[in-house]
Amino acid sequence: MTADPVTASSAAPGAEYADTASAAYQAALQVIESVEPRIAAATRKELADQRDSLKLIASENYASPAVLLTMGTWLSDKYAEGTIGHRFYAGCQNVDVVESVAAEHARELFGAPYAYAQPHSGIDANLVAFWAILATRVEAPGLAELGAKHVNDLSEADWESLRNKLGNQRLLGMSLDAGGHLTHGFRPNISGKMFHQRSYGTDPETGLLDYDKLAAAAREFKPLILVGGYSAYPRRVNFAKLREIADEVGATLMVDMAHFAGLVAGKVFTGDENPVPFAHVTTTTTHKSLRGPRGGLVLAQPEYSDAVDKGCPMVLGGPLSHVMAAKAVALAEARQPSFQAYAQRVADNAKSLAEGFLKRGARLVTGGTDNHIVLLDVTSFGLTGRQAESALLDAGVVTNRNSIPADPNGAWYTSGIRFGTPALTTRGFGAAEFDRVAELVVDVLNNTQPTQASSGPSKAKYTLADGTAERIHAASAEMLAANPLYPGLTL
Ligand code: DSN
Repeated sequence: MTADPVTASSAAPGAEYADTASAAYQAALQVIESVEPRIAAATRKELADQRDSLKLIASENYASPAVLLTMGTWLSDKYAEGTIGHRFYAGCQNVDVVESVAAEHARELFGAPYAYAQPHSGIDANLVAFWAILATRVEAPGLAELGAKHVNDLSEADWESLRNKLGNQRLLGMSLDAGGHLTHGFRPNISGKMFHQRSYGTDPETGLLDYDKLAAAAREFKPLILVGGYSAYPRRVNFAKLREIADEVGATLMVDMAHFAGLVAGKVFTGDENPVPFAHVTTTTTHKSLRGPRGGLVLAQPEYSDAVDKGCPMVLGGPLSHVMAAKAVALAEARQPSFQAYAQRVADNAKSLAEGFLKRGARLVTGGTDNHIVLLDVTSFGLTGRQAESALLDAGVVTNRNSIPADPNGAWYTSGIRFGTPALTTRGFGAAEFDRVAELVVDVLNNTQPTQASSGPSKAKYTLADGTAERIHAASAEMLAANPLYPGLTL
């Protein structure tokens, strides 16, 4: 079996280069220290903090030393706006290699006809996708029709008409409180401003996606773009059904698989649960369950690939060549059999975490999970999400508060805590450890009391019973020591 590149032990991951990586980081930090010691100190401290806490943020992970080291090179110094072989700058021959290798791995890993490795982040990937779909689908008049030879010849009235056409298209995406992402049409985000948007939710009783209601909403609203995918929905989605709905109403299906790309790459989500064959355009980040560097990717069917390829200059500036290189390394890692085993453990561990909560009387949105996310409703503990998040952090459990459907506390204080298993699974945690994590979380929440602020009730104030933080820290320390992060790396 191939070694896993992160949780290096003699039996597994990255052990073969742990000492070399350690020496590289020691040297790098020495150099950084000589220029700005505060940055070297914060970097060292971040490793210590990550080593010493239970990282349960569903969108975070630990990239391998190979991925991290790839980002720290002179590839960062090169401008390379344009596309492979067609750049607006000279001397891009090595960046061409980097981008080609990243795209090749992405195509092979996901079985996609076309891959675009330039987006700097998930929102950039979604903007590229939105504008590629608009450019492909919206019949804006060409220059000749407008009687112009060059864009500079267009009158203000022509531009007004183009803006109205491009800016008033319809987008239907999952609502934020049902688990959708900001970029799926949330009003304060650009996606909620540039599109005429509508949201679909989940069933109020079960918390599950109701495909019939979604189809009815699509028939009524007739979106140009139907967005699938989520950031906080703890269930798998049937993308074949989403494509049927999109086809029926003439919509383009765009799936944002940022959260679960690792489960697709690791062949946990196959058949109807794999969005790539069904979506016209699929976007993702590379740093969540996929375990790469921070960044984005767009995969497209052939009819959208030319437009996606114009992501720069349409939406993006110069690509981050050092990050594209790290994407290539991470994607190469994700093509190894060890990544499939990892992805399966991520899903199995989420089940164990959910069962651990349920058997201790906690309420979960949708009653459980079948992906990498568990969404805990903390109202039964008498807490807001904000209070629960802070109390957990005091005890060394790093999570994020999250809205739950029809959240009584709104999007700032919230009523939920979102948990994810990708990071601690990378460290080597298994089902027994995740059951123990559930026990520790419930212990913290049972020992947290909301308190009143002097000027009235506050949704942020709380007290944690004496001794709780120390007890939880001690219990986690044992599990963390048994599953070290970047073993062999000493700073
Ligand atoms: N911030 C990411 C998450 O936590 O899900 C999404 O952008």
